Amino acid sequence: MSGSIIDSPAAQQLFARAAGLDGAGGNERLKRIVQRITTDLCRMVEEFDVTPSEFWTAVGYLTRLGQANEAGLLVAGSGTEHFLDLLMDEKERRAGLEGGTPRTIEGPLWLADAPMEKGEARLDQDPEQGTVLFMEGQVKDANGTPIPGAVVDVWHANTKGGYSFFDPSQSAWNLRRRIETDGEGRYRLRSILPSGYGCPPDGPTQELLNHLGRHGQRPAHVHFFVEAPGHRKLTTQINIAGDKFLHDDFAFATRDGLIPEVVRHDDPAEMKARGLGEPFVTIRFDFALNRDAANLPEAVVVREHAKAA
Ligand code: MBD
Ligand code: FE
Repeated sequence: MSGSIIDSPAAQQLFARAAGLDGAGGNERLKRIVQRITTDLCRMVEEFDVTPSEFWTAVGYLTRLGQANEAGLLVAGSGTEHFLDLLMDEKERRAGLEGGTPRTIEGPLWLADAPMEKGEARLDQDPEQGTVLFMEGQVKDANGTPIPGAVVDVWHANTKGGYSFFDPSQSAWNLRRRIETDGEGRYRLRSILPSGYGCPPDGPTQELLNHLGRHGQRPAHVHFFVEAPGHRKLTTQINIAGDKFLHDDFAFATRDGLIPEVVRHDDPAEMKARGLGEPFVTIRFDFALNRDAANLPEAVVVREHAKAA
């Protein structure tokens, strides 16, 4: 065979017209992106000799992915969300920014407008047997100066790996809070140690992962947005050390600097001092925010989210 169909004038013209590039209206940047997507997709179809039946299998898959509301889950599992972090890291580096707590992916399970509390909060509110976790630290700027009035928005899974709202067995806002740091930039929380999340076993994301020979498990983790005026919004997570999937996350979110020590306390006197009858764990974790500046890429990501009623 001489020459590819995708590079023929007929195909190139087809996708230029389909992207509206022969007309005046619309968004020029979007037109060029759409042209690139259709051309690259069809180049792949030609080069891999994708059959029509295979092609329509993929169309059906994407339809089901949207119907199951798992698009965000596949973006995480495909490594694409982590790639966006690598891009933002590099843009910041090129703009001269360094230091600060490493970012890592938001994932698809945040909810806006969690209850706001001052200084400290208790996150667990459902009757559930779980190891009690006390976590505390300071929000600081890149020079190590504490930031009072910063907001730490924290959300995590329960001991079964489920998130409130998405898991209807949990009460509203369970394991979700916003905590405003005190005069010394401190936040403090009481919760329970989460378990790792697993993709819905019968959903379209896990279906694709199965075909790739992959699992859909995340190690136990806790999510954070940390915001303060004049500073870059931080999106990150901490991982719970010791998890089997710590360095085998289906969403590729584990990063150096985000695996704090989990200290176990089983001294009866310490338990009593905390008002507990069982061992508990503590984590100390400080967040370092970078100053915002005009030459830096936008740190606040606009993204559609579920809305709690
Ligand atoms: C999660 O809890 C999560 O953090 C990500 C990234 C994907 C699925 C579930
Ligand atoms: Fe998560």
